Amino acid sequence: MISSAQSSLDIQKIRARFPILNQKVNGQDLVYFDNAASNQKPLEVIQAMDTYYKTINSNVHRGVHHLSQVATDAYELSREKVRKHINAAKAHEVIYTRGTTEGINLLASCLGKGLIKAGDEIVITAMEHHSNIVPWQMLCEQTGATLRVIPMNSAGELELDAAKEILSERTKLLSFCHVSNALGTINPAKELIQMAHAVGAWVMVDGAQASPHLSIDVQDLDADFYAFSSHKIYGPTGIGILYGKEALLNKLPPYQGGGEMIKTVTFEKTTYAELPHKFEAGTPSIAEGVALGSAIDFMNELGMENIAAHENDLLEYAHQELAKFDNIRFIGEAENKASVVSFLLGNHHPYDVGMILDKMGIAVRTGHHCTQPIMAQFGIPGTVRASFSVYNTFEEVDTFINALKKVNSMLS
Ligand code: 7TS
Repeated sequence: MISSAQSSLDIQKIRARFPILNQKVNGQDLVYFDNAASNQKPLEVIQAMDTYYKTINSNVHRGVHHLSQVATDAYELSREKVRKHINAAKAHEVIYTRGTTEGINLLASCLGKGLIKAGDEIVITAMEHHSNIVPWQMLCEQTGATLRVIPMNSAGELELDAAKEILSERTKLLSFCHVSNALGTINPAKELIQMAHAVGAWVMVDGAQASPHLSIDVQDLDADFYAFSSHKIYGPTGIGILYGKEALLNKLPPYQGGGEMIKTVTFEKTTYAELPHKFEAGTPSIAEGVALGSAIDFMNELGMENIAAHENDLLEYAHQELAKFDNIRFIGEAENKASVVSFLLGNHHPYDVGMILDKMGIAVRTGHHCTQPIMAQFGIPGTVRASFSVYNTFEEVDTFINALKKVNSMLS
């Protein structure tokens, strides 16, 4: 077994900041390996929500009174932390959303208001989450545009030669996941963005699975739009962001109508607010926004490189130990992977494997992971997916491997 002491992080100290981890499930110590679905929250994030409601709760951007100003400052400070974290040029290029799903829907919905027409093409890839498929299908249905799909090989890597064929002057938008949630593949984002820009298309990056593991630099990537969810990066649910280049956001019509997003309203005509408010109608998730800032502080304190290094060590170790099973079938064997291992054990249904693991206190995801087209390509109903976060340990991987040995003997 590899010792967690090899990591530059003190994992036990980090674990102590996550109270939820210290519990028994079905009489066993909890092993939480469902981090790709949502990861756990450190005390600072929980306390940030608590402190917000105990001391500064008020509506933002509209009050001259003290609490409203303090709440607005805290909420806007988080936007600035996000800006810095993804190296956006300006804070108003960061639009608050409910999460990745809303970020993608926001763009699809705005493009649908006159920017996409019949004959245009929207390009996605074979490894997208349903959140990055269905909004584009809906947009195509509405406008008469066509959805095209960049294929992937049996290792779960995109076929870049095919991508070159598919991208053309008809392509208005390429939208792809930076990291696949079902396969763990890290896509060559910069290369894909360059390819799309070469034909004049805009690019949307689904960063839901990259944001917990990779340092993101939207300017270096030259991404036009980039979305992620707070709850996958140690922050609360109900908030996320859509980054967009200022010039492109200014070309889009507003998303929803309501308070916050207007400059003037008469019954005859409404004029819209400047960025970012143009896209932020209604009272937002304020406490969640403030706590998202604390989650970013937490990741920066640990260092994204250190987080990634520890998770990569766990991934490599889990792969090495899983490969010793003679009935293992890995789904997703890309060269470049992040923090997710998806597999099948013999003919055992993933659901049965997951149920037995749960009885032993181990939380994994089973099923299609909202990526039914991936499962269809591999001809399988789903996989067992273990996904790692910075607080996971090598000992937990050992517990998981021993539990899988028991699963094998129980189901055989
Ligand atoms: N895109 C990817 C690549 C995802 O993994 C997910 C969520 C989403 C978009 C949607 O994010 P949301 O926060 O708006 O829901 N993925 C998963 C998962 O793998 N298991 O549960 C949710």
